[in-house]
Amino acid sequence: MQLDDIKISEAIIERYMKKLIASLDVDVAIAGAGPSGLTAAFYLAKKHKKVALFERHLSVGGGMWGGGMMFNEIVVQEEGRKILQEFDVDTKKWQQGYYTASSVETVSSLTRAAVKAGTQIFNLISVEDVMLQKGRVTGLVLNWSATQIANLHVDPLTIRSKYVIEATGHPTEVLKVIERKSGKKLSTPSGGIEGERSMWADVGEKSLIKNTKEVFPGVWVTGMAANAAYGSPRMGPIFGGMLLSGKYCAEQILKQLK
Ligand code: 48H
Repeated sequence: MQLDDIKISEAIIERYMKKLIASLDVDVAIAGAGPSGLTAAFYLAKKHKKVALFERHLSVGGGMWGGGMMFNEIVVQEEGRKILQEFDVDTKKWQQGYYTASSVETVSSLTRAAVKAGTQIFNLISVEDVMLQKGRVTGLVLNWSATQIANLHVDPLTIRSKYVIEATGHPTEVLKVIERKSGKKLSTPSGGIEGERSMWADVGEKSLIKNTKEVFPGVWVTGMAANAAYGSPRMGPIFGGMLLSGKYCAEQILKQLK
């Protein structure tokens, strides 16, 4: 058979547009495909929820690839290790309570599991705003990351979702927009983003679940963004909390979706 260049283009355009149109109205829209966003996506999609995940960069995985200071190993505690086992990631005991895993194996395993469970991942798309109606966030406003990088004046497109997950990590980009534009308070002590505190792995990790909350009507916050929202410490390259937070976030949304 002779390959037709135009058919190759047609196949890509048609398939992509089908995926995008099918994701215009979803149960859960996730901003950010780091470890917490990918984990939340997996547990939601596994329960047959319609999940779309939008990632600014070319690659998913957020801050996990680089382990600690580009040493591509991550550390997890016992509870985190149990989640990695659910994703079939090999872990090695280092000392009592400390396990290591390859950051590359972990990112690729989380991603594969999320996709195989049914998550639609859209990379190279940035969340630039939210749809906010009657005091509740009802979707995400999207644009090509390239238009942001090139600083082009191009209007966005919008998707609707029953819930949004803020999983943009340290910068809490979704919450920043809500804080700036909604004229309403977040469910934080000050009503605004408290800001992450300096490194303290033990407290940072232990704070993550209590900070994984519906921070604004229709918006759950997970991962590093949760600690930044509620003013808890960073934790460095221990990633168990990100996985636990993502899983907990999915479980809470599943309860609300019932
Ligand atoms: C689309 C966006 C947007 C946007 C950002 O940073 P992440 O890895 O986030 P988490 O919370 O899953 O994991 C945090 C972890 O990687 C980490 O940084 C840790 C443990 N730090 C501890 C420490 O002490 O430093 O992933 C967030 C993802 C990234 O891929 C971004 O590109 C993406 O979100 N993103 N995607 N639209 N507006 N903003």
